[in-house]
Amino acid sequence: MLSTLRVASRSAAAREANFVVLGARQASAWSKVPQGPPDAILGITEAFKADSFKEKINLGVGAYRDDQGKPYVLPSVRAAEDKVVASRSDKEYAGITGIPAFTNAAAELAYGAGSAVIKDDRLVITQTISGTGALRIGGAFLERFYPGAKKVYLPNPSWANHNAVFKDSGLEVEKYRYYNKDTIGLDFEGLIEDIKAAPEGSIILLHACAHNPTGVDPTQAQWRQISDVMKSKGHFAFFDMAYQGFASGNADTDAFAPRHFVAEGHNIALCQSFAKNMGLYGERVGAFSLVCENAEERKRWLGEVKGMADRIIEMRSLLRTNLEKLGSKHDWSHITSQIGMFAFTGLKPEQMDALAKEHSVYATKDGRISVAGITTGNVQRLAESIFKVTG
Ligand code: IK2
Repeated sequence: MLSTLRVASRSAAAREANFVVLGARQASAWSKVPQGPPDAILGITEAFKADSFKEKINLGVGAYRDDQGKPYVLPSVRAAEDKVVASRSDKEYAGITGIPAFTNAAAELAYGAGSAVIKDDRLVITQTISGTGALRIGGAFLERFYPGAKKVYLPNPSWANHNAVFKDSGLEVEKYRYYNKDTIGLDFEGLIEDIKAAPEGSIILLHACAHNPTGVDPTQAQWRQISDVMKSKGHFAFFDMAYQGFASGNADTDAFAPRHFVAEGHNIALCQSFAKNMGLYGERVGAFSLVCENAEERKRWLGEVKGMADRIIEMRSLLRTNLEKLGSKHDWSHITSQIGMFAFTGLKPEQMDALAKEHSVYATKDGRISVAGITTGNVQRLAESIFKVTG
């Protein structure tokens, strides 16, 4: 502040000279910074916005939409927000790990209200900048303190940012088999083989539910086997749970995998995001908005998240039925067997290109579509477009 005042009191010529020097210094300091790669998913939203076609469809970004295709603010979240605003908080600093009421509620949601690890005070938890921040903090923590190899195994494929976030945390990144292109399902044998083959004590990243981008999750029986194999190898389970409640509509069912691992004695790491299930995309936590003051409010949110999950499930079956009605010869059963926000359609990059160019339907090139972007109003046109590009 003082230096700003001093600069402000100098003559115009002196100020100008100062800026020239500063400008030159800044130019030399940052001139070698390379342009970061464009974000593939946000790029799709840009292309969608630029398209003037009235009936365009955006299935790129994983963000929930209502049946009118509009963003959805959960009434329970809005009510919580109103309460927070009305409380006229003093806006003081929170503790270094965040607001305890928030972190306690987040822990209970993930591990279960009666969880032994919470009761036994075996859980440490911190507020983070949404799911991405949780992954970054987790990555940096492992890089600094994990006693084994600084290498993390990701499912192939995985959410694209996993690779960059972990690399930036200083970890090496490897892949394990996850998706079988031929069956459009889980490559369970490949997964188990790769996890067995990884050196003892490896860090394995697991999508807790609603795997992004494939929408293919292990069954509960398969999770049990994964847990057993990982235990026998002394592997470290690093869970990413960005969709709790979205897969089945039930937050407890969706937390099966991390809870099972904990019950089996794994000391897991867990990243939580409240972007999707609370509809808090921009807040990057918005801790107070997540806190339910009483059991009633919690129930209300549970109902709302189920409502979002149910709409997505309904859109999956509508899309499949429409494709079948059109007489498509392809097997579209994976559209309804996959779960969560995304469907991995199996469409090829050139077919995805044709969808965008010829039908104004926007989604990622890998064939992933965000089912949340489908509505009763656009599903028929979407099915027709997919039918035309798949033959
Ligand atoms: N982990 C996974 C598995 C995610 O899918 C995401 C969010 N991805 O959503 C964008 C998209 O794929 O369309 C995250 C972590 C990050 O969550 P957050 O938005 O809370 O940082």
